[in-house]
Amino acid sequence: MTLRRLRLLTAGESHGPGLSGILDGLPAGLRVSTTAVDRELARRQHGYGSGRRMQIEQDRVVWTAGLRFGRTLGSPLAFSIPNRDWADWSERMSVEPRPRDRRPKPITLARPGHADLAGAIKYDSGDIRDVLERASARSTAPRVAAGAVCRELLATCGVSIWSFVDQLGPVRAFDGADDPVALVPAGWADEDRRAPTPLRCPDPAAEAAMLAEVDAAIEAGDSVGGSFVVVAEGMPVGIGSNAEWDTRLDTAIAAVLMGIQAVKGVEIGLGFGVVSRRGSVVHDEVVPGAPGWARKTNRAGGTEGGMSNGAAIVARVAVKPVSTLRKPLDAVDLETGEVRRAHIERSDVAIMPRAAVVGEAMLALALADALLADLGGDTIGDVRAAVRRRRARSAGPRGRHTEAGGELSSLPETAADAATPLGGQDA
Ligand code: EPS
Repeated sequence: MTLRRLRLLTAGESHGPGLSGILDGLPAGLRVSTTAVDRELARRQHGYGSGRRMQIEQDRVVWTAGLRFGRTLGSPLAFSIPNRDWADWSERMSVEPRPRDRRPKPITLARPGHADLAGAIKYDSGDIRDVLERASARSTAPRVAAGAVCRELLATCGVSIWSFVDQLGPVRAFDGADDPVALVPAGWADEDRRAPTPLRCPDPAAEAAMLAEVDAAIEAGDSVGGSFVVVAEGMPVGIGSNAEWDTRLDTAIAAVLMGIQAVKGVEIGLGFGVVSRRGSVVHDEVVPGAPGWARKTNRAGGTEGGMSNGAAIVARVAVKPVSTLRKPLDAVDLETGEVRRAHIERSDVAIMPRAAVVGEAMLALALADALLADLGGDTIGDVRAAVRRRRARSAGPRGRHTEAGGELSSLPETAADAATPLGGQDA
């Protein structure tokens, strides 16, 4: 229900042979760059506070269906991402039957905060590894690959997505401003793609304090969470719907972001900041501007009435600290019932810079889906033409008139539109 046209199915255990995904519902003719997808996978692996696993993996996508000569066919797009660590785990994670005496000792101590306890009960498993393998954050890699394809679709329609870490533990960037996006230095998002800082925070003083916070958590054998902000710029107006709860854009944005492991909260725009304010300091005044209208502020975070309103879509996402602790909390042994210290797995201490990249991918998925569900199209050319018509309609009274007169070519275009012919993408 979250997605209306696209379907994404992922599979894969953290230490199994590999991860897989199928993304169905893409239009035909969309150019997919393997390099661009691999770049997103590499971005997901970057960041201070990661465990040793990140030095083992170098995620790369392997396409298995849906592409010909670098373009989508309109059929399901299928791919895999092999696990390099499988080489060391092929016996412990054997897919073939193994006699009991040749299996690893089962994990029976459930880590508080992880899927361990509920999962072991749900699947009636005597070995928590059966649960934790799929609950692992590694399962976000195929989501990032699928999101990278959606990002390419959005880019051809003039929509770009970026993110930053705005809080780590108690350290908050930009002093919790109403619209932190407005305080990010110009060009920061491009620089972040080229050469990201260790924690991907655009406020250097805050980032220095965040690094110290990660070090303090490492020292204490503890973990630390935080929040990230994910931004989509250039979304056409009126995507989503005011008409029914399950077609509201906010519904999809919240669902895809809440679906990321460890996420405990999602805010759009001011989010919980609306609670204590009066309306006059919540709503964004409308003024004339290019191409039709503009807002004096963006406290709404780019959605009104369940639809995109033309301003940047801004969501803030709260991530709890990693639940594997080097100094573990109490846990009950599933086998004996005795209270002991929880199981220790090799683990990350802070995942904020990587979680934010997953957030970008999930927002790309939700927005590409909403765009396709609303504007349709069997080919990427159809989608782009529909986006162009929508942009014309939102270009103010003059734009409206021109659309009726059929003079589409004289209307404002996005950079992507200007660079490519109406029927498709540039080669
Ligand atoms: C994870 C534990 C660590 C993380 C892993 C998520 O892996 P391992 O158990 O192999 O040390 O590095 O994340 C990834 C491997 C990844 O690609 O994101 C966990 O317990 O969730």
